[in-house]
Amino acid sequence: MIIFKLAVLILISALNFSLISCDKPKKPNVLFLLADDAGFEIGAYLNKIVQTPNIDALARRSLLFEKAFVSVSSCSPSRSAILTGQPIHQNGMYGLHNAENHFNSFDNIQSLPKILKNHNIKTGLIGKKHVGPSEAFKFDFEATEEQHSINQVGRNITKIKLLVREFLKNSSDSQFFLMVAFHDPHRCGHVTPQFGPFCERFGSGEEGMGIIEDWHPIYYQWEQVQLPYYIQDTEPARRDIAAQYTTISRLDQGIGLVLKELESAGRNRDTLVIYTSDNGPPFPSGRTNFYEPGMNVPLLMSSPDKKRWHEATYALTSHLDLLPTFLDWFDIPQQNLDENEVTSLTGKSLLSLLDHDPPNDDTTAVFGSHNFHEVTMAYPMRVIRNKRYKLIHNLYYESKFPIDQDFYVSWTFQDILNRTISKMGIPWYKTLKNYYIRPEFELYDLNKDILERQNLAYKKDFLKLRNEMEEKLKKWQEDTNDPWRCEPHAVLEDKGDFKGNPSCLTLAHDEL
Ligand SMILES: [Ca+2]
Repeated sequence: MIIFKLAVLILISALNFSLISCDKPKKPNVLFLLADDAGFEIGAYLNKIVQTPNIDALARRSLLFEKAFVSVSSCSPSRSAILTGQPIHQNGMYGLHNAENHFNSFDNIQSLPKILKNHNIKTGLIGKKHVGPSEAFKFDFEATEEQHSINQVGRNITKIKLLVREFLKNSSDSQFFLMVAFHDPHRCGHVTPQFGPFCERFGSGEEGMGIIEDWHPIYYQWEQVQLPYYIQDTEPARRDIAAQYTTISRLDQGIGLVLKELESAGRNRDTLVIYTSDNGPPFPSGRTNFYEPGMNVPLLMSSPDKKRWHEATYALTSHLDLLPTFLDWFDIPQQNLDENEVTSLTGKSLLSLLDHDPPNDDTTAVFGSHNFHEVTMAYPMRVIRNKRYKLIHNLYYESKFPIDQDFYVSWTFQDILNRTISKMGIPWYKTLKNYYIRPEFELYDLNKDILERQNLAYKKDFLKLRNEMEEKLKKWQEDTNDPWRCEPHAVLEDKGDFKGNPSCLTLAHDEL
């Protein structure tokens, strides 16, 4: 009898142990959803025309950021900044990574996948990589343009769904970081015009377009699109937006499929989901600019413990905060992360926002740094933006603002160009002349002038404010070891006699 009781006890203990093992929560994971050139064309951000039910549903399970900003409004530079937590002048990715441009970050850069690998977290990247050198951003599982056609891994949402399924199946026992980097809604008129300006016909099932099994294309009427203030009100521009909407709806359906895979794998209960875009839309004042349409991007953060679901925050947030957020989520300390010992990270984890907003602080600011987009487009800019004001420093203000190949051939830009050449007049908030020609400093009061048309930088009443913001910007440039921090009127000397005492030595421009 005693032996029987003992056996029962052992059996019960074993069962308990096994139950405890099953109930033990898995360590948390991250699903990072990155759109390519997407803006606020989302129902959750009050666009009433474009259909984005899946992103809207995610927004209802997220904290929605109204004031999230990129640190650079250009694809590769922005991705490198997200994955290193460093601005481009610090990580070396000055422009686009494409073959003809060949920009790369520094070889020994400390990137997120490298850090996570050291902590035994399985990493995956599905979709657009567009950063290099490849080994510096090596994920354990990669299905990117390095192995596949970019449209297949970036726009074919059925293929993306199956790749996500494969990654999750292989990671069933692991803690993971999965980045799904959609190529939608990027333009493609300059590379594969047969699919339409935004590849909105790719996989549509029409003759010669192929078919994406899971995609239900939605087409929009150009008369009905919700025209943003920074795009001219003309038929070609509206048709451009209508095409963009179709690819945004494909992105939305892709996000729905990916989230369903996460749920089917049972990992939605322990995974932080973040959605954002690498830069603003490819329209005037958007991508490649530090004006609001280029810099302000959507950001959704959905915590599995339902913290602040269906709430919004106006806290100033930078993409440079993402890497610290991921490290915080995985409980990885930031100390000694930088192999080069260049500087520490300037971003801050966003996880505390899941509990409450920070106190109202007028001194908080976000920063940005842009050097190139394409290799021919040298136009370095630095920016500081606080809650109310933005100061842009155009270092090469004597050059005309450059236009990229992709945007140049777009219906929107061709319309602006043709109307300007034929002196037709453009129903637009700018002229091509004032778009091309920019002063060295631009200072805007965003409370009164969200369109950024009244430059206050040279107004007497704002000189003090400009100086204060300039000083803060300069301090950030110093903190992040910006080689351009003395530009354009001085030369930085930081070696030889100046080692340990880096100095800006004047070029006497004022004396000329
Ligand atoms: Ca992009």
